[in-house]
Formats: sequence, C-alpha cells, structure tokens
Amino acid sequence: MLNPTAKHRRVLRTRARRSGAFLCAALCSVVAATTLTACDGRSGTPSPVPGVRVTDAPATPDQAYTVLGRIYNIPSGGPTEEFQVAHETIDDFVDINGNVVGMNAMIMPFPAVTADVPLAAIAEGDKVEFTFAVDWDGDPRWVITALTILPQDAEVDLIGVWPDEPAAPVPAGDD
Ligand SMILES: [Cu+2]
Repeated sequence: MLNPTAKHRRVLRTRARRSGAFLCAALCSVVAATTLTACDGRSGTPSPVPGVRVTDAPATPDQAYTVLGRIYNIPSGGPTEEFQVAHETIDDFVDINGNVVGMNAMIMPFPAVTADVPLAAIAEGDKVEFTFAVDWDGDPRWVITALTILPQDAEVDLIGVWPDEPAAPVPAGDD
C-alpha cells in the first residue's frame, strides 16, 4: 500500500475537520430540538402532553388543510416520542415549491398545536377532524389549529395506514 502524500494527508485532515464540524452542528440541533420540546411554546401555555408544543397559529400560513384522521400516538414522556395522527389522503396538498403534489394517507408527526386543540381530552384511537396550517418558513412547519373528536363509528378512510384495517379486501376464501 502506498503511503498517502502530504497533499493527501492535508485533504484527509480537512475532511476530518469538516465531519467534526458537521457532527457538532448535528448535536447542537439535537440539543436545540430537545430544548424546544421541553419549552411550553411561544404562547406560554403549558402543554398537557410531553413533547407537544402549544404555540400560536402561523401568522401567514402558506396553506391550511382540514382532514379526517385518527390519533395514533400520544407521547407519554419518551425523549423521541412524537404526537402522531393518521390522516386521510390530501389530494390538494401543496409542497414547498408551490406545486400541488397531494399527500398519501399516512401516520404523520405533529410537533405543535394551538391552545384551541383539546389535547387533554383526546385518546389514542380517537377519530378526529382537524385542521393544520403549513408555514414552510416556520418552526415547526405545521401546526394543528383546530381539532374535533368524531363519533367512534365515523367513517375515516385509513385503509393501508391504520394497523387494524386490512391493506386490501380479503379475497374470497378457497374451499
Ligand atoms: Cu401527512
């Protein structure tokens, strides 16, 4: 094996410094995220659910969507737990570039809600209608601004998303 030349060694050292800086930046953002999570949000309202910020609605949202969904996970205090809501397909979802790309039905993390959202009243599995505002320049980028709990027999189409529901119709049994 050839020894690396002085030039190569210089390049290697530069790379090492760069990845060190990158690691630092990554760690700093983890610390920032943790701090934000622990914070009660800009509105100052204490959050009844750990890891969910109670914050103001974006002043100038890019879009807002009202969708049907189902509460998938309510954090109980784990450091990496997210508040997650499954939502139906959003056909008119607009991406960061302003293109209508749609969003498939999915289980989606929602890191922040406004004080209008009855966080303390909801339970995992609840069917809900909710509105979330998107602000692509915001932090976070989406905030749930309204949420209503629906009757448990409400029709919410989460086929292929919600674990209880089959991904496809069960084929006729063979004899
Ligand atoms: Cu989504």
